[in-house]
Amino acid sequence: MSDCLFCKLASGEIPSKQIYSDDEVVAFHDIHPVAPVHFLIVPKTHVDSLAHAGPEHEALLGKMLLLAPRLAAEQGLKDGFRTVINTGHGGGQTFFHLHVHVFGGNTMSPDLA
Ligand code: D5M
Repeated sequence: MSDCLFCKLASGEIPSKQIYSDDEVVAFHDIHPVAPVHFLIVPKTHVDSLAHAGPEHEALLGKMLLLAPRLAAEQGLKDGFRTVINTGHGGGQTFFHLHVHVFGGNTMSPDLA
């Protein structure tokens, strides 16, 4: 999508603090971190949200989730981390290109809200 910020971040057209890239997925630090370490795992292909993913995205979603612990460890999150996928306006999604938030570095409460 030509007007999608995350497509441009994923392609490198707009620079980011990138920590991982392969042919399908990119990860970069969130510009508004909510924890000492906060990065996003983003597919290079455009998918609006988790609710728009289909069976054809099964392997991609698996790759994105499996990257979370690997990149979290590389970023020094030895004691755990939180993953969040905001989905839709009601789910707090503000950029409509699927992404997984991964953050940690301070002790988090078990509360989800
Ligand atoms: O989260 C969207 C997230 O995207 C939010 O935490 C800020 C982040 N963001 C926005 N612009 C940028 C750039 N340019 N670089 C890095 N991170 C960015 P959502 O789940 O959609 O609410």
